[in-house]
Amino acid sequence: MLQPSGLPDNLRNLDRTLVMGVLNVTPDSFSDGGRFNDPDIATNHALQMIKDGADIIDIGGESTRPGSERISVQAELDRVLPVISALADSGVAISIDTMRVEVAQAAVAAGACMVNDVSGGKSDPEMLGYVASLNTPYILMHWRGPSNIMNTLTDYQDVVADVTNEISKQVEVAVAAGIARERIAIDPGIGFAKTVDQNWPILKHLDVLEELGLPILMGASRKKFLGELLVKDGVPRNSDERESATTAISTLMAARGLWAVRVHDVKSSSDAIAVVDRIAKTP
Ligand code: PMM
Repeated sequence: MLQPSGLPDNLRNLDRTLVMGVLNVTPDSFSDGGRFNDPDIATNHALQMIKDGADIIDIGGESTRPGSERISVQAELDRVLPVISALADSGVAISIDTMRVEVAQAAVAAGACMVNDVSGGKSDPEMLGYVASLNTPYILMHWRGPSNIMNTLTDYQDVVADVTNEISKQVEVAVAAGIARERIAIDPGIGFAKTVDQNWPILKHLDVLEELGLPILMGASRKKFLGELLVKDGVPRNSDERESATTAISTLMAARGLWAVRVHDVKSSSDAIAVVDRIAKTP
């Protein structure tokens, strides 16, 4: 099973798909926005996710939902740092979900052990150079532009080939900036500059992305394409009722041997991965 180098020891030896629990310390993320504004509530929720089976907690302070506007660097720092400090003290593996180098720097200084950059280094020109100075994993997601315009950036000749080629080119940019290829995990960016229908071929033809030979993280949890799939009487399924569909994707991703899934409801995906893992290890 491919994994990025630079992981903490306890995660390196697990030999199964990892579960990254989502902690959005934002007022406006599409699924959990507003629930974890208070640092104590956010910290307790993260600790509960760890009990439920999360291997990594991915902390984000800036919503990337379609249409969202940027916040200030200071506001992002103020949201994430108290939670990172509290969790790092408890020995939790933390990933910082940010497109900004200042936030990545402060988060790593406070104890984060990997950087999850949904822009893959395209948003902040300083990001890749900074990450090159670390030894941590770097999650490089497919990104075509900021959230307020990404729904207009969905022209593809062939979404699977184009996403794969664009990720491959950006990996080369990251490597040229000094990041060891072994440290990079890639992510096709479900819902980012993709129409609802464009997400399905990416999941169906994962073998194309796998040909890049890099560990893959999948972030499909509760996203709009699942709500649209489960539409009833013209009404898409609510984001907090997309859990079984999310678990189905986690199960399929684990069966393919992906490195990690990024999910809101840790327990259901973690249980599903335990089943897949048990079957895989049965002689
Ligand atoms: N999706 C969101 C935020 N961060 N990071 C990675 N690597 N992959 C994703 O798919 C991803 C991400 C947006 O969804 P959220 O509101 O659930 O955080």
